[in-house]
Amino acid sequence: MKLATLACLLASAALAQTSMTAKKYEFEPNVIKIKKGDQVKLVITALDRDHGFKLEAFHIDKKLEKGKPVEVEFTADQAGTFPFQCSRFCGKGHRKRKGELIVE
Ligand SMILES: [Cu+2]
Repeated sequence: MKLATLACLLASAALAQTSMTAKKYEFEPNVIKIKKGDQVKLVITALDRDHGFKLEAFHIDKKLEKGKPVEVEFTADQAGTFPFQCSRFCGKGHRKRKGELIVE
């Protein structure tokens, strides 16, 4: 698992921004840690084909077109561990393409 700790990037602010890539069959990073109350901005780029990004707890389901960065913004207004996953079928490893958003 690859872990991105955003806190260090934003000592001062409540804006948590990070970039993420999607490909067969993983998101990188696939664990994202933020603080409750943060305004989160994820910039996700699909590298090898179209994918999707679904974070159900925050009502997010975005299509990721190959090579085109997609911005996903939300406020982390609930604490917990929330799974995210690919929402476009992309091959036999599709179901394993998962990650976690940890809001502390
Ligand atoms: Cu997929």
